Amino acid sequence: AISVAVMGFGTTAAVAETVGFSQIGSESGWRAAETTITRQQAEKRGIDLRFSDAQQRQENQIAALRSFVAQGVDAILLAPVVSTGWDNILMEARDAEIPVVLLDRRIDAPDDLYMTAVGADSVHEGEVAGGWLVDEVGDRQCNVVELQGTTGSSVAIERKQGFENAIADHPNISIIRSQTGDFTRSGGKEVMESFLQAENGGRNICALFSHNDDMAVGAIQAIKEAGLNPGEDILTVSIDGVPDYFRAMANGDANATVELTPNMAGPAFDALQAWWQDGTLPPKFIQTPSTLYTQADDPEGEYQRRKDLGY
Ligand code: GYE
Repeated sequence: AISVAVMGFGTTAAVAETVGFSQIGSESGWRAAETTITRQQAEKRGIDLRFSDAQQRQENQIAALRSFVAQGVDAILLAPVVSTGWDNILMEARDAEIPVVLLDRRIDAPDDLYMTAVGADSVHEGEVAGGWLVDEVGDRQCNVVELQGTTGSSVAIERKQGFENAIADHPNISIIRSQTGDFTRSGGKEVMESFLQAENGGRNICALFSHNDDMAVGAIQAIKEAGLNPGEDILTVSIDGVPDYFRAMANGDANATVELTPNMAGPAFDALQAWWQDGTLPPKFIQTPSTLYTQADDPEGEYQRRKDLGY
């Protein structure tokens, strides 16, 4: 903390660090949980958090960052909606000597433009999801439909890549349709309805790979409305580990998910506080774990545990 002399008394008092957080929006349950936990983490550490919701728009994020720079914040957390187009605004932050920590998505920019990035290895997440399906279907022929995340986001690009890596040596598994549902529940439902319609009411589809749980939850609804059994007629595997998806697994409507912690702020604040304390620089990437959960892993208990954490 910065120490300031209290006038007339010659004593000093700690002033809270100010951190600006440019959040993407509230497209998913995971995103909402990340926002909640970031606020909790800031409060716990006595950090003054300035929160800005970009409503999915990069231009709003750039404006928020510019305003954080003008306010002279001590650091910036940025969850970048898409991966490109950040160089100029990050140079402005660097010129102002304000460290920027990326949360949960990555950017295509020289790595001296940010201090560190906290998140999962998203290629690995896709590989874990695809690996589950490979094991599950064995030699059976399996047509997969894919719900992609937000177009141009690092996580959508990388999760797709990882899943494709995992099925590459398994010609019995192929992706027959792939489209974005923008990481939202309504997007997932709508796109799944069109997949079902195009694929003989869903009878040509063996499995759904969704880039997040919210889209999968929407898709599960669409599968039910089409008169099929999600979790049996159409297997589902996705990423995040949100409570509603654990509920769906507990009910037999969903099969597997790769958990992503919504606590990205904890490691980010740890890194910033170490830097403020004694100038310790964090590694460029702080990787969070990617754990697979299936119906065999006490989904009802996992649901409850997440609810208790404030999801
Ligand atoms: O998986 C999804 C969210 O960027 C890792 O964005 C994040 C993703 C998360 O909307 O639910």
